[in-house]
Amino acid sequence: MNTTRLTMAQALVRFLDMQYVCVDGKEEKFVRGIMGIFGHGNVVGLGQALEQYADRMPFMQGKNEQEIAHVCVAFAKQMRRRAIYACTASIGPGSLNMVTAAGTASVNRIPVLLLPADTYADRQPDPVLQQFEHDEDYSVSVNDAFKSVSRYWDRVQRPEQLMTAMLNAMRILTDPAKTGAVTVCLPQDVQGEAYDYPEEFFRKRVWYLDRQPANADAVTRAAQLLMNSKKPVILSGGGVRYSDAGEAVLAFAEKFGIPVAETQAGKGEISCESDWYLGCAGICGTLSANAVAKQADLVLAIGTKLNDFVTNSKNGFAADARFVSINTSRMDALKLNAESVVADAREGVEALDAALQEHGWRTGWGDEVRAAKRSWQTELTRLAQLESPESGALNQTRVLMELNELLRKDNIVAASGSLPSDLERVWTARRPGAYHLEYGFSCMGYEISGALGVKLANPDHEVYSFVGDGGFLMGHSDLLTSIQEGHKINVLLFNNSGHQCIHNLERSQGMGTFGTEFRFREQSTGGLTGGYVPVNYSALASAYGAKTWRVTTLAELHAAVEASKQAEVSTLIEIMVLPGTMTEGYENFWRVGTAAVSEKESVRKAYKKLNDVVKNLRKY
Ligand SMILES: Cc1ncc(C[n+]2csc(CCOP(=O)(O)OP(=O)(O)O)c2C)c(N)n1
Ligand SMILES: [Mg+2]
Repeated sequence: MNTTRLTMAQALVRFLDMQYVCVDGKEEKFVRGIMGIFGHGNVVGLGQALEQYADRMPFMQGKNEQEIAHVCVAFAKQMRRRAIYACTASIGPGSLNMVTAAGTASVNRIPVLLLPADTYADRQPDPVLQQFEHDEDYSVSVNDAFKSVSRYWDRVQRPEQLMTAMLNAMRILTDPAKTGAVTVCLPQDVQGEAYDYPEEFFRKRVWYLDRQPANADAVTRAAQLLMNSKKPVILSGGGVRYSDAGEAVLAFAEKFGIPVAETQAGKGEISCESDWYLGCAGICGTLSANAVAKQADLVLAIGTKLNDFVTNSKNGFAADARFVSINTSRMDALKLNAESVVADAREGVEALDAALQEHGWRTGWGDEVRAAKRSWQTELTRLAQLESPESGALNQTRVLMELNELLRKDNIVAASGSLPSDLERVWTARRPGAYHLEYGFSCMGYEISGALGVKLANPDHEVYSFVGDGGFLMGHSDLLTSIQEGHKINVLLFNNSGHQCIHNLERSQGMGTFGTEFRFREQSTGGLTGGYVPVNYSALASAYGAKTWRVTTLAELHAAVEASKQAEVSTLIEIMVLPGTMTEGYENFWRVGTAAVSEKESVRKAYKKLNDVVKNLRKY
């Protein structure tokens, strides 16, 4: 056997460089680079290897580990899970900073390879700087915290373990049903240790993402249920995006006359031009989708994990509606007691299409779908004309309606706060991939790093990040990385002085204003009841070197957006919006844990109202 003597870290980089994926006959390089922040735990090990192989594996220096891991998540999501960046961090705090992003990756089923450095495998210098010593289990390090949010976890204690570790890592990263965060911990001594690796380990390896076919019996069972249904509705999720199944789903829907609603993760895959397209369903859904979903006798869920935002906390459908679910994951496919077809979305839909075609079946929807679409159109026209009741700040909904016209060709990114709900309702996504929402974890701070990840995936598009002031404060360090690397992103920062969507939520449940707005602490009340804390976010971004504007009128907004497109460096437009001017819900319901007893009559009332709905909800 021919061998090559390399350090474990050198072998890792050489291996990653040679991994490819193949989908529908199209081969692509899988690992496009490594982002990271160096410390004593990784600079002389993995850092040395990255310096040596800089021509093969580009390295991008980050500013905050959580954020760069989010850049990697966004990149892989935008690449439809067919390419990744890996992320390296030093031991202790540097590595732990990536735990949240591991959660974001796994919850959204997005592949990301995290390479936290770990303490010495030989334990000789223990405890090293930043080492956490567990006094009852010495095998535990801080990196064990990744276990709860990783789909695969390993620690390379000897250089030769790297081989099985990485083959297993690749197995999970490229598995549509299991993918998510893959964490391979690299003890700081082992990274630099040498071993005679077999050369075969470094040969080009192609991972075939073969589409999982649908089982014929499962398709027959699903087709039978559909044929017994008069008014089915399709819920089209992220699985449709990752499987490139949008056209197949729409063709299926139009052939049999089935209205289609999307989820945040799927939005943009189904053409909004179709008469059967309803917009998104659920808590942030449109009037058209939610009204039609309520009338459906069967829900065909395709590539969705049916979280509460999609199901309206299980209140979005008739109590006796049946579920059929097509999903690569058996866990998802069985949710809501569904008749499950465990398959790739496109394979599943095409098999179902063929089975139904034989029987000449068509749904019994009459004018309901058209009527629901008409009412929603009327509502959208109203929203597009909303004026701000006060000067000095804009109406958020109106701003989004304007932006939807101004950014027709561009990519948008959002994750948390009131913006995802608003965007899901009113935004027209004009092409697949133009709408990038991280709404599985809805992780504040994803927005700006996410935009950088999307830009890396789509360098020829302008990318606009929609972020609240709260989300911006949670993380924006890698705005600087976008400037450093010349990967231009545009940030639309909605300044409404606080966590206003949570402010809305607490008030909707009978509470007052408590701990959600950015107000000064007031001596007289002892609470955060003073005036708004004034912050000039555009000045902050200017200090990083971004081109910035602060706008309070629609005319200023238009001018700033046009100028942002011409700018060569990253931009930030701070949009002053009035709190409370986001969209309202449409026929939606969100189950939250409202207090069962309270001194406030309004909370008691809210509790009763909530639980009047809860007691009738399906339980599983
Ligand atoms: C990391 C993280 N912490 C807490 C939350 C809970 N949370 C959801 S939205 C929100 C407030 C968002 O405020 P902002 O970004 O200003 O948006 P707004 O609601 O004002 O539009 C909070 C705290 C979260 N989603 N993510
Ligand atoms: Mg805010």
